[in-house]
Amino acid sequence: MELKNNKYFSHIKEGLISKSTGFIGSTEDYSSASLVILGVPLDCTVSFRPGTRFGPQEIRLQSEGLETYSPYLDRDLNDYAYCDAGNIILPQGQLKECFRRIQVIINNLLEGGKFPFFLGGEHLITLPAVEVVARLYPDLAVLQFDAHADLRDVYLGDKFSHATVMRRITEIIGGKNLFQFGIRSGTKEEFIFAQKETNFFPFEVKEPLKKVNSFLRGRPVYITLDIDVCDPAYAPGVGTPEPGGCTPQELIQALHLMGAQQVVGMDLVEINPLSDPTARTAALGAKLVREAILSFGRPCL
Ligand SMILES: [Mn+2]
Repeated sequence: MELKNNKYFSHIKEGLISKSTGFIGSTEDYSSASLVILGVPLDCTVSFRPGTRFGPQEIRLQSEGLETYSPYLDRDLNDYAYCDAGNIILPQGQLKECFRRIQVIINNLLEGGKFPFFLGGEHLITLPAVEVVARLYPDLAVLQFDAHADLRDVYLGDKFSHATVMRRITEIIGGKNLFQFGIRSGTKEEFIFAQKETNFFPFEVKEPLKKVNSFLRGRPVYITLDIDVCDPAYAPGVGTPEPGGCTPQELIQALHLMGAQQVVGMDLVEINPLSDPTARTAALGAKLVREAILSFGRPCL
């Protein structure tokens, strides 16, 4: 109460002070929001360039350069009630405790009927996220947009890694419920496994997505978008750059295509501000978040 009467608060109210560093257009009112943005800055198992722990903050910062209006969709973020809940505080290096915290918080979001939108962090965050989401939606399909198959059984002696994450997810939902797009890197074993066990669409994004779109209709879908699916020309700020990827336009169109589906959650992972000196990767990430909110979120009545 005291805070509301002090000068600082009135400056915020008058628009002289910007208190929030949340995603553009987001509200602090959790209860009225149907979609919640949550930063999950896990940066533990990285094998090449670390720094994804700074991804969520940089995406928020770059979102300030965007318009709230999407000319593609003729929709405006101002008509959508979504909350930026901040970042989960993670004790990096204590993977088990990180997973526990991530799952407790995601569970709360889902119990509250919120659409969860996670900003990574490394790709391993998708494992605890899908574990919780799949409990609520046993028929869950997971769509992965990624340069890498992430299907190793073990990596550097570890079962839990950004390089094994989708293999672990096949053990939860079954390989036939995993759809992989844009993959152009992996071991021979991973490619053999993918061709046998998952719905595997290497190299391409938009065309195969069009094909599976009608097949997925009516099913709950979780999207995991590893920004390195995009070519390093557009998204150089990643842990493991892999040339030969898709364009930003293709990804935007892929999100719009998914707007016809029952998408129940999403993550955007692997943006690494430490290798993104012009911030173009985070700027692309911010734009994808905007298009995703406008595709999957619910407008205010
Ligand atoms: Mn990945």
